[in-house]
Amino acid sequence: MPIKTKKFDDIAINTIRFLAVDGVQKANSGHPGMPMGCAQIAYTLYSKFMKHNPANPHWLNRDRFVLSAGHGSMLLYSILHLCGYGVSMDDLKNFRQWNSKTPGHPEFGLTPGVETTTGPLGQGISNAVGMALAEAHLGAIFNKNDIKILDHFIYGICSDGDLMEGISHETASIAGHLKLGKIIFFYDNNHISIDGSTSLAFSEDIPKRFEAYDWHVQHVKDVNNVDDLQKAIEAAQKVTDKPSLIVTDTHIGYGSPHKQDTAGAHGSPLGEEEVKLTKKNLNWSEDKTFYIPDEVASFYKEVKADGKKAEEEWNELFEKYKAKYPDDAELFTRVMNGETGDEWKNHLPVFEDDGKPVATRTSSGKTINSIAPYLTGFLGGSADLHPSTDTFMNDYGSLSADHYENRSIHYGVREHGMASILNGMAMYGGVIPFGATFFVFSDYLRPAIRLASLSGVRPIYVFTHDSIGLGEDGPTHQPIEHLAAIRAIPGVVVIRPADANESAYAWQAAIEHKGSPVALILTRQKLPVIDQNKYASAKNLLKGAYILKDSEGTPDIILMATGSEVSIALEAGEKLNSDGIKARVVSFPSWELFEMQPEDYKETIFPKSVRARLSVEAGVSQGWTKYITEDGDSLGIEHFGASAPLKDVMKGYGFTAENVYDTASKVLAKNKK
Ligand SMILES: Cc1ncc(C[n+]2csc(CCOP(=O)(O)OP(=O)(O)O)c2C)c(N)n1
Repeated sequence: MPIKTKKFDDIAINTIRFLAVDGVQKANSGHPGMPMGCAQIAYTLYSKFMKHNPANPHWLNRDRFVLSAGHGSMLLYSILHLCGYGVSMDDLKNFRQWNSKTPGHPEFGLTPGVETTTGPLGQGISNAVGMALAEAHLGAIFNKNDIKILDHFIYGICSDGDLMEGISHETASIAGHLKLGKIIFFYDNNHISIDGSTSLAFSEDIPKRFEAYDWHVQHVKDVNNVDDLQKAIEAAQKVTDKPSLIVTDTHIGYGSPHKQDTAGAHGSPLGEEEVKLTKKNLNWSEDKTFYIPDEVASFYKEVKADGKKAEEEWNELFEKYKAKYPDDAELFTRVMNGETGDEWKNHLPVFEDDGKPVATRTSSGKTINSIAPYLTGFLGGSADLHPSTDTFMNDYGSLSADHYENRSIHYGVREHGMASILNGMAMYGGVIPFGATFFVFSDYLRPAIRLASLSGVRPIYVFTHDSIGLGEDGPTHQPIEHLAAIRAIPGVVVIRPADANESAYAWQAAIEHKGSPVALILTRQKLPVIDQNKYASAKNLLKGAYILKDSEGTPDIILMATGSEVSIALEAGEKLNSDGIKARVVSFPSWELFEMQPEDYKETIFPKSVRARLSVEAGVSQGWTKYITEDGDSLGIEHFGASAPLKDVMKGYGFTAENVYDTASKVLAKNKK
């Protein structure tokens, strides 16, 4: 790229700035201030540093850019447009409009060049940590001393709000601990948030805080000095064993005579008059909107051409890699395409009904360890609960700064951070990441679970200790409303297996599923292994619900249950049968998988004519009406649990075969009237 003069830099920066200002003004909605203050950073990164090919936003070895301060989305859309990504001038003019590619906050999968969904503050910088972790892990597996096929940076911009949020503390801490040196983040230090000056609520020393996390910290005092920005990026690139934070003093609403350095520039358009005054102030043509000077347009053509060349060079490198390491190259291609092959399925463990009960967390742990050798890129961790969640990969060791190739990640007690890191990894691709904790703490992951689903990526959550059945730890640890709460997030596939064999197939379902998160809900307590010779095959879990046990003809009643309650429903069903009642018992591990089945399959499980139905699940019954009809009933728990041994708690709240039998009898009586 030819060296440009300061004058050109200013024009190129103003082009970004005013595309953003005009976009927000035209939409009459949005956040102009952040793009106005950070246009210099976007310009410097995208045109002088980043290896990226706008013609192919999916090039595997591209540098990533994460706009953690997602409210500044017009900054990203403007630079993407200028660089020649698939964001047209019309898209910029349709900012925040119905069906546009330029939504209020960046959305992964919608806009070419948008690497992650941001807006909820703190998530973007945390996703970046996940991306860096995925790069480090896959790099450790596939890079060779002589050829590095994955070797790039993860750049980004975070704001005051990002750094106030607790999640960024969690993930900055682990990024420093894991020495993720490819992360280079700018901190938009403009001292303004929505309420006004950040001094109202925020007075810690950010550089010191990040130094304490073992980040490499620099301070650029004048964001308008592009040379200083460049020097800081160069220095950050050289520090390979620490993530970098470049604290940059910026001005929200830069150039606006009445709004610069005020919260007024944050979340509303400048206003027609102020836009004109700002343009005048910055020597920009007042009458032109969405204006791109010719010299700027041709400059970005060069940027685009350089990007194409960069990818071509990488393609040549990959050809060399292929010639020298053909097996690795083949595996790399498969893994990055998300192809798992089928071999791993042959290694799903089978559990015999030998009279010994098994907790589904235990059988899940066995499954993870059995299939791991056949799934490159399958890695997981827990928020300091490996022994309790049974998620350690015994043959693959703890992932650390010295061993990025290992597969068991110690997230520490950082659930929210873990979930957001999982999202970053999933968006990066090539890995199948899972994260584990107690189900009750799914609340701590929830904001990131929602974003995973919105983004169309598939992290897997291993949530154990899934009900009051965990016993003595008591109500603080006993999930009650959590199944309903997680099912309420659109797209999340929730699977609560009934026994050891169902848990193995739950993993199959999770790994085969694409495009949204999967939550495995597992028990702490041991459960009987359901005899597949006597009852249906656990493989039917893949259909979400199936008839475990039936009787001749149309059933008098359908008992449906999930997880640990299936075996008590089965026992109750047997007892009803022996009374001459035609009871069908349905194992119903996943509403979402069931809803994916054809209507005729659904009808075979729940014939419309059978209205006497009972659901059994140790959680709030909210949502079950859909399956039990108004004529059925739910055996659930509508209040918090209690601290006592498992048997007492389950009995105390009615989760026994006897009570299922009694409740079913009442449902039958009600339906006879
Ligand atoms: C988790 C979360 N809480 C609240 C908001 C609403 N919000 C958007 S921007 C912002 C703070 C703005 O301050 P700052 O991050 O410094 O951005 P700047 O105004 O400097 O662009 C808030 C509270 C949000 N987007 N995400």
